[in-house]
Parts: sequence; C-alpha cells; structure tokens
Amino acid sequence: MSIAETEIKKFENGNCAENKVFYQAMEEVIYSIAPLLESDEKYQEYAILERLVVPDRVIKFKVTWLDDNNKIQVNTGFRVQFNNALGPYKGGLRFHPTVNEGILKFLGFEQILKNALTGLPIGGGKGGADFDPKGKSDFEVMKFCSAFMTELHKYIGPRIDVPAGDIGVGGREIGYLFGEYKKITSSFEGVLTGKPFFFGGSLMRPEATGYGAVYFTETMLEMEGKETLEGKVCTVSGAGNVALHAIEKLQHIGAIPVTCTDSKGTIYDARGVDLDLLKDIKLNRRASLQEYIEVHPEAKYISVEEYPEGAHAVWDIPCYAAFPCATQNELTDIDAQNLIVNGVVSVTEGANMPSTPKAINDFLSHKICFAPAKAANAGGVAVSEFEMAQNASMIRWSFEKVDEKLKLTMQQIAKRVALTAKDYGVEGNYVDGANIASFKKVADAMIAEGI
Ligand code: NDP
Ligand code: 2IT
Repeated sequence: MSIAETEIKKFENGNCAENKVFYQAMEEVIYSIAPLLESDEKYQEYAILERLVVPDRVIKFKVTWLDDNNKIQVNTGFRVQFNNALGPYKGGLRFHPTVNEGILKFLGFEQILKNALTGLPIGGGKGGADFDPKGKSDFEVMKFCSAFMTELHKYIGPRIDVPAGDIGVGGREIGYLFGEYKKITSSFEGVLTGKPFFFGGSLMRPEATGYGAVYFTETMLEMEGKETLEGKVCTVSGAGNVALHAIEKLQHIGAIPVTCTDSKGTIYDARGVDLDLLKDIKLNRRASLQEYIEVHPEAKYISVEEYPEGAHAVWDIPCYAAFPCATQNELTDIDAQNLIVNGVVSVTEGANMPSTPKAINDFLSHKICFAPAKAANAGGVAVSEFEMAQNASMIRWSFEKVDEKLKLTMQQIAKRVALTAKDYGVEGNYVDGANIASFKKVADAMIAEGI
C-alpha cells in the first residue's frame, strides 16, 4: 500500500455521505503531498495529517427568526474553526439550503491551505447556514442575519475569527451581520470582511476573487509559454460575485467571455456577454438569467433540464480558457472531455473545488494548464486580509493600491506553485504544487508551535 493509501485508510471511518466532499478535498491533498511525507519523516512523527484534518472546533447553533408573516422559522447555523497555526481563523459564510457540516468542513479545510498560499497571516475557517436567501424579502434576510449573529458573536473577533462572504452572502448580508455585532458588543472593529465601503470595507473586495483568478491565469499562461487571453473566447460558469468579476476583468484585458450560468440554466452569447445587463439581472434584481434573452433574443438560453445527466451546456462550448465560478463538482469528467475535444488550453477554478477528481485527472493527463481553486481564487481572501489591515490601522487604501497588491499576490502564488511542482518532480502540475507548498507552510508552523 502506498503512503497516501495508508494515510487515507486512517480516516475511512468518518467517510459518510455528509462528509463526501470533505473526503474528496482531503484525498486530493494526501495524494499530492505523498512525496513530501516520504522525503521528511517529521510530518508523520508530529502526526500533522491526523491533526490537520480535524477542525479545532465545530460550533453548531439554532437560528430562530420571524418571517414577514410573523411565522417562526428555524435554521441551523455553523462555524467551523479549522486551524489557526498561521493567524486568526479566516473564511467565508455560506447561506444555501444544501449547507451542512460536511460541506463546511470541505470548505474550511481548503481555506487553511488557500490562506497559507497567500503568504498572509491568516488561518482557516468556514461557516454558514441552511438558510435560503432566494425569495426572501430584505427584512427577512435582515432578521435572519441578526438572529445568526446573536449566536455567532460569542465566537468571533478581529484576532480570533474573521468571517466574510461566500455563496448567498454578499455586501447586504455582511452589512446586517456587522450591524448586529456592533449592537451586541458596542465595538466597531474589523470582525467581518467584505463590508460595504462606506463603513470599513476595502475597495476592490467585491472584485477581488474574479479579478484575481484572471491575474493568476495570465501568469500561468505566460509561464507555460501559451498565448495570452487577449482576443480569446472564454467560458465562465456562475452569475454571482466571482463569475461577474471574472467576466469584467476578462473584458478589460480584451478577452471575449461568452457564457454565464445560474442554477437553472446557461446563457451563451457568442458576441460576448452584456455585463451591464447581467449585473442588473443578478445584482440589482436577483432575477433569473432567462431574462437575458428578453433583451438579447439572438443569445441562447439552455435550461439545465435540456442537458444530459452529468454534463453541462456551458462546458460544451468551444473556448480557449474556461473559468468554473459557480459551485463544487459542477465540472465533471464528461465536461472535461468536451472541453478537451474542443481545444481548451487552460482551466481556472474560480469556485471552490468545481472540478471532480476525474475531470482534474483528464486535464492534467492532456497537459491542459489547470489552475486549482486554492491557488486561483485566493485573491478574495487576500483582499479580505487587506481589509483587516486597513481596519486595524484606521487607514484606507486606494483602488489602485489594492489592485496592484492583489495582482502581485496572484503572480507570487502562481510562481510559488509552479516552482514547488518543479522541485518535487511534477513540473506543470499546479494541483500538486499548490497542495505541497501550502501543506508545508501550515505543517511547519504547527510543528514550531508544539502540540
Ligand atoms: P454567489 O452566491 O454570488 O453566486 C453563486 C453562483 O453560483 C450563482 O450564480 C448561483 O446560481 C450559482 N450556484 C450556486 N449553487 C449552485 C448549484 N448548486 N448549482 C448550480 N449553480 C449554483 O457566490 P460566489 O460567486 O461568491 O461564489 C461562487 C463560488 O466561488 C463558490 O464556490 C464559492 O465558495 C467560491 N468563492 C467565493 C469567494 C468570494 O469572495 N465570494 C472567494 C473564493 C471562492 P443561483 O443564483 O441560481 O443560485
Ligand atoms: O472561499 C473563499 O476564499 C471565500 N469565500 C472568501 C473568504 C474570505 O474570508 O474572504
């Protein structure tokens, strides 16, 4: 049995249905870091893996709130404080009906390693609730956020744990959460990031993840001797924070993003996506993508039901570069084959773990430039840390300064990941490079801090 298989076997007892995505994330990391474990016994001697895959604590709480009909609603809230070897727990909150402990453990585990790659002093955590903001009024969202914070505030603080946004949590939700925290504690402090600008948010935080993913891709393509994105057709999935800003940056640099998706369907606009319209539909009106074709009847709307099981319309459209920016496991091996047959050159994960393990293997074995999530989407959390720095010093940075620092951070991550892959004999494999570089950083800190 290989060292990776031996390690994976140790954790098989916890591999239940709820933990499926957590095990998927963990297994990928263990396979990647096997050469490191083989080359240096200290990681096993200090039981780093056994310690790293168990969160420091999982906080689970009831959230009771009144809807607009004065009916009592009950949801479950969580905060997974995973690892603070490198800094305060840091990571987003997800509000989505599918949220459970297993999903948050997968996201929290990825977050530890992603945050380590940024080179900034932040540990890893994740939280959220099985609350569905869709179809709720502003007041209902506000009441839910207040009730959620009534419990969460006991466990967070600017030097303890600093939540931010994720799926279903944007500036509106962070604003309500911050307001409630302030009311309870009387303290105006940087306890959440992704705040609206006029009360402590950083310029560029909304754009950071999407822009960062494009900056990462530009550096990767250059390092791998490929053509730039200028003038190239790109496909993007999602129509939320990450996708919209990936599309925006692609347009800035002269690429042609032609798609976006939501949970119901795909828009394919061969002339390039109309971003103003998209923002109006998704950010201002929180409506369905189907409305896009009312304004642009020449574009195509493909509903999810129209597509065969296990495949997705968005990945069947020929492109130079693909950007999955919606959710986990949204790009399957069937999708990977479609992309490869259509000549894709690079795939960049804007979402967390959007590609299935089989899809990743296909990309790597066909020498597609593949940018894994924990490296490629780290721009969001990096600018969150910049927000923490600005809050702590009571100083605001300009848009240009944040953008420059973000670009530099993404370039440094890409170079470090590529170099690590080369050092460990897997040149061009950014998955292994990212996992080894980040694991080593966290593990070395854990060893230096004692048990
Ligand atoms: P948003 O809530 O802003 O947008 C999510 C988008 O993905 C929506 O278009 C949504 O469609 C779609 N989506 C969500 N769940 C599903 C699903 N089960 N099937 C199909 N489509 C789905 O979230 P973000 O843009 O912030 O996050 C997107 C991804 O990026 C997530 O994986 C997140 O973890 C990751 N990420 C986010 C960061 C951030 O800074 N926000 C940072 C790093 C990673 P619909 O509107 O129909 O639900
Ligand atoms: O997955 C992620 O990196 C995020 N949702 C952002 C986390 C953060 O703290 O900004």
